[in-house]
Amino acid sequence: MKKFFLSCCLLLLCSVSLLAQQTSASHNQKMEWWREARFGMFVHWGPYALWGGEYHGHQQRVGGAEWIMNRCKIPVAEYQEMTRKFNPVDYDPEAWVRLAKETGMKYIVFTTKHHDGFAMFKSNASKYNMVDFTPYGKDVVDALVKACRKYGMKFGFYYSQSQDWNNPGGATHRRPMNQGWPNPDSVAIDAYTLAHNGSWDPAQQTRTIEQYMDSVAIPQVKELLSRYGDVSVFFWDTPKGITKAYVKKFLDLFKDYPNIIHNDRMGGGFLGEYKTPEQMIPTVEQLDGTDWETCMTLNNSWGYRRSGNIWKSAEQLVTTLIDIASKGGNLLLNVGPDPLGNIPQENIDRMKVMGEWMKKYSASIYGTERCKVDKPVWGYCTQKVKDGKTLVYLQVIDWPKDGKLLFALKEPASSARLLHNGKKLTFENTEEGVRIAVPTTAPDEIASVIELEFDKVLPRYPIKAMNNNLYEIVDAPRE
Ligand code: FHN
Repeated sequence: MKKFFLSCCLLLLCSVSLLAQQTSASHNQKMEWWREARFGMFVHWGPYALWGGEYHGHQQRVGGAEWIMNRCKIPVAEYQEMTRKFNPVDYDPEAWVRLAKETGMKYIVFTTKHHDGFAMFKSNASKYNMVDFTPYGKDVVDALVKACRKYGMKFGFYYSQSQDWNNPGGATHRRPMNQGWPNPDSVAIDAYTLAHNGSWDPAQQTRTIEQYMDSVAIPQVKELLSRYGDVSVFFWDTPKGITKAYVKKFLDLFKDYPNIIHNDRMGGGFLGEYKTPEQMIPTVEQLDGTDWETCMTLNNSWGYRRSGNIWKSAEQLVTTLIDIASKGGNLLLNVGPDPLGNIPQENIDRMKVMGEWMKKYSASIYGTERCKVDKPVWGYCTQKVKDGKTLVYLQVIDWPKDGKLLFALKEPASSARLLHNGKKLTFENTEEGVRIAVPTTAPDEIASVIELEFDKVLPRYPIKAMNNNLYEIVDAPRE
């Protein structure tokens, strides 16, 4: 009897550990392309582009221009009236995808519905959508998906599941009137939003959140899953009021789509597959070993802003991508197309420089992981294992003028070369690490890359568990 009990326990243990192994193996399999990709394009596009961050002749004071309806407390009817003019005749999704591809990006995440509640796709759950509500009358999601497929670009859907300022019952994060424009009725408006859970228009309150979820959010997610084929990512956002019951309802919809990768913002305790630091690069101490992706703007707004933009430099952006890869993360870099469908030239110019850099050095980004040497004085490093060897990439920002570069890893390297032209470099394996003789001028103005080869599989250096923080709402880039 005792023997029988022991064998049962053993069997149970084996199946549990097998299950765990299978789960993590299938998780790793699911994440494989995403980890390889390291670089994607985020697109924030919707009727907010028509406002361009301006209301009644005033610049929206705080935050991204996609929040204009909330920050400026634009009444639902007035915002809808503007949406009636949404006619993006210049929309050329293939040009967007080509731009992403030339920049070295491997996936695109598109705002199918942002907090303003407007569906960029044909929806039977809400007439407030691109096909039924605008003179343009075409499903822009469908066109983008087709373009992505044509160019072999993975695509993902951003969907604001609870925050919805148009469809009644949708949640609203309260923002004081002084973050919008100097409305003479600010005091009364602030008192109203305080008493009404953040909403500013009675039209937003004619249904409960449950009614909104069941009649809009759930059916729309179903539409997004069933219509466009192999979606790769679901990017949830601002999960106000999402209960476990709604997590279950959402996840039930995904049963037939096990390969879709979810971010960590669905809410209700659902962790998703990857974390989403926003507008910042986490320090090693802030990471906990789960996959992560920094989403970031090139300027100071997610949505199109007509004026008042503060642009990051191309050098800053390339360094950001390297920094993120060196910590084992992905970068999802945002563009905010204008109301006609054009990606602003300032975006394109910066992305072109990134693309040029990627053409020479993308091997040091794609599929790489963190390397052991944290924060070398001259820049960053990444590594990847290939055919039983390890390739370590040194991304040198501060090129040593004396022609001597020390990589402080105490492992013997077998070769060293400049990545862009394959030129061999001489080196010495010393007690302090690998000492490389480099040209006295930097081959690249932004970041030059040296590839070191090690004839063995170097250990992986996962980031230690330190932080269980989930996503926190950051609705505006730090100014
Ligand atoms: O409120 C949104 C914001 O507008 C933007 O969509 C970003 C992108 O990650 N997410 C929210 C803030 O965290």
